[in-house]
Amino acid sequence: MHHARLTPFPQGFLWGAASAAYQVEGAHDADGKGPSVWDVFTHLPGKTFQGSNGDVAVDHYHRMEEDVALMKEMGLTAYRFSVSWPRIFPTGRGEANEAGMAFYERLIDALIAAGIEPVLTLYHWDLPQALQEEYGGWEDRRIIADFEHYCVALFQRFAGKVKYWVSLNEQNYNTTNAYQLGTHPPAVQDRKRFFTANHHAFLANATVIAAFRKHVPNGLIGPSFAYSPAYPASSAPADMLAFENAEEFTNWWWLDTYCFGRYPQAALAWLQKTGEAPDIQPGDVAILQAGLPDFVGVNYYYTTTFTDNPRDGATMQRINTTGQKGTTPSSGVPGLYRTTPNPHLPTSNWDWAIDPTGLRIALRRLASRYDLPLMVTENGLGEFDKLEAGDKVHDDYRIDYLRAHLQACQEAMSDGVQLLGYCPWSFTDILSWLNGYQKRYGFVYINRDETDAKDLRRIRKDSFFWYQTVIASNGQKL
Ligand code: BGP
Repeated sequence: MHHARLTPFPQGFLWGAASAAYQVEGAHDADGKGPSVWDVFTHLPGKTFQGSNGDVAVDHYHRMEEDVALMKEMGLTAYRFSVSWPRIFPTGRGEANEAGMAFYERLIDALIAAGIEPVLTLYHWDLPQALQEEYGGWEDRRIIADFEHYCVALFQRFAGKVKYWVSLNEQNYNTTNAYQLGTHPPAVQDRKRFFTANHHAFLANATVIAAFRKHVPNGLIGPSFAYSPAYPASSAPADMLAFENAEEFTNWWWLDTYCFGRYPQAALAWLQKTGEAPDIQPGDVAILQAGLPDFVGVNYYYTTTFTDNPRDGATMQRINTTGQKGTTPSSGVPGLYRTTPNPHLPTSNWDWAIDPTGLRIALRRLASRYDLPLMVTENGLGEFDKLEAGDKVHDDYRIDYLRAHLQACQEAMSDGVQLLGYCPWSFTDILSWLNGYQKRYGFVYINRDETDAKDLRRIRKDSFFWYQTVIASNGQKL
């Protein structure tokens, strides 16, 4: 579809940026915070790029006021951040830690005073280590009640101040790394355990959404999903089937369960045959259906192209965490699908396909399948940046990426998609979970590297000034 005129961005469109607690806060043991699974995991040898960790991160915990002042200067009208569960409940449950609550209250108040709508993510992967040790975290049903207890504490405290809430961030990406690739804690490689942990996460997600209705009646809540739309490698029927398999197993498995309260049928049938299906107990489907979201958060970075994979074919592989272009192997599930490079698309240095049209396709597929409003809760380009004389960072490649993806948002809205806002990843540079500090995403450069926290100086990149103009014109000047 080539529109003659594009729908303008609506008044009240949320011009945001995003972050996550572990990646920005630092202050890993301040004010009564307990350890999360990431605090422990990043200190095990060989788990992250050059052993990088979030002990200090970009020290947002101590520089929050300065960071919010920069957001205000840039003109943000929304800021997506996550709350660290072990800051609120150091051992996962029990009495809330007031100092942890108070930090987020100060942040939320500062945002509101700056005219910035807070978008609060309840869970961005930093599970209290105590719950991992006590019962294996997401592998045990006890997680559902503990997660609800934590979320309700936040609902009660912030219901009057926060309208937009994200339940789980990228359950799909996190659990794939945690239980298939073994690259996130608890570093398991077992598909049966993967589907079990996911089933509990679905139940926890629906349970807190049902609780949200009671505590935050005027709010909106939904999960953020790492949506990489599947493409077929060719129009050969075997590739088309691989693409259907991939879309069902890597996307609808999560999104149908969130939005319809049931698993997609072909994938469930396959897993019941292989013995990997989750144990769906009586009452589970009712729980899923009582907690459907108000919107879907879309984290979009790239599309993935799939081809046929024989029964003795490629298995799951490690991802590129070095920025050495061209080092990502083909990865897949035998008998279902495997990835293959898309010859039509350029890639970043981390081999992520750059595909703005893929974002338009993503938004349209989700809007027509689920008939829900959408919010882009992440989108961005991780690249090496160069700090030049006079504190300049000329990140024109990032501007090009974001501009093209905002155009895709506008095209999707012209196609009828209801889009609440756009929160690119990330506001400042941050710690990338596995890629250290050298894979930068921010509008604001942070002067630090993997091993040296330096002075953590904040430096406005060229993209900062570009986005400032975009926001000031409500998207008319891209
Ligand atoms: C998403 C996560 C973010 C962020 C982003 C960039 O998967 O929700 O937390 O890290 O991806 O990924 P990476 O840091 O691997 O480049």
